[in-house]
Amino acid sequence: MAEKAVFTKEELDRYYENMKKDHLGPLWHDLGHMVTKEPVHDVKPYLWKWKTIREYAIQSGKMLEPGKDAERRVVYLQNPSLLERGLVGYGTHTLYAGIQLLLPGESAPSHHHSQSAIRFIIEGDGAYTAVNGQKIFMERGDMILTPAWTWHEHKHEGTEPMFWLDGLDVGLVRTLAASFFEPYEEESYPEIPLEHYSAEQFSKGSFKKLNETVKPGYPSPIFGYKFERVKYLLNEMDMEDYDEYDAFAIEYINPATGGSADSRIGTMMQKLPSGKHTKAHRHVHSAIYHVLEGSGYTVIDGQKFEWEKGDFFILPPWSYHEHVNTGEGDVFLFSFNDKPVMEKLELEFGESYKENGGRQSVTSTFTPYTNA
Ligand code: 1HN
Repeated sequence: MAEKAVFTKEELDRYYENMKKDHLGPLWHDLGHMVTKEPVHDVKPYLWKWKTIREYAIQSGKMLEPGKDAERRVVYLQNPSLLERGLVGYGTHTLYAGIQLLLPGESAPSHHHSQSAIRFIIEGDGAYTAVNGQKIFMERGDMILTPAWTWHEHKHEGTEPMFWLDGLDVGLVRTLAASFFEPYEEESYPEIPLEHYSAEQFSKGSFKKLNETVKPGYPSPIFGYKFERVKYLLNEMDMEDYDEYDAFAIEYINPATGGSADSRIGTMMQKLPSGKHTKAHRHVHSAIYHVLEGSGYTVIDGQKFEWEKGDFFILPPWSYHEHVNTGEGDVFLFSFNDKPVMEKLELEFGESYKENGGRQSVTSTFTPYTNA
């Protein structure tokens, strides 16, 4: 091969400066920034206390009314590490979480959007979400789907304030430049009779007209997932089902596919009996956690996040994490994640923490910011 010419520093500087002005770049300098050996991200973990969030939600209840002053009355969780990059409403780079408050007698009008949404009921009962005209009543611990582009509205027929978690793939849809939103032409989408509810049909057999074509798959024929059933299933599990990273864990599924209940947002409930301490692992998918019951802590990349009932915390992508129950009773951790997307794109990968018997050393303890 011929020898390469030798250039002076000035010549090289001019070459790179001109290249930049012409909006071109030298891959021989930048390949390592584009194709990193491991996932690189700006998502830092964070934790919010339920007491703080609840207080802001209660205040919002005195300030505005859904359907009148606001489309929805929601206090969302803002990850400070992502706000630094101007990403408003981001919990992780793909996922959004907010706490919605609906007071007795209130309703939030029907609309639909290309984001997928899940709800997880935190406090109260007697409200419902209507999904394409099917009423799904809420009880603490239930999970409700409003899959992408389904019409949905909320109404509270009970007597106490209702608080629930909204989980949406806001960051994902934003990155993919695929956000669409449309209000329904009226306040309410027409209610359909109970006999026509998809889950009702599903539980009494499944049928089609002779000449009808049935599309397999999405969305799930079930929109409401009851905590009562989740708890029963978790309590039925024995040590054979125990996962060393996630303890007793179940995923919410779409019975028509066996895949995740929502096609893009994964949902999981974990049970950690008193004293249990899981082993650390990390994976490409990110998650937002809500503590339904119990107290303990999670170590995320060496940082300790102490939590109790009602708290929320962020699990960034590719971060080692292990959970510990330090309380007397069982811990129930609900989480939602972007695993279905990573799996569909064939990007999901995970590995266990190899050192120290699979347990990280704690190097710091997180304290959430507080105005109080
Ligand atoms: C939405 O449609 C709801 O339907 C709640 O209750 C939160 C956050 C971002 C975008 C749409 C709801 C939302 C949302």
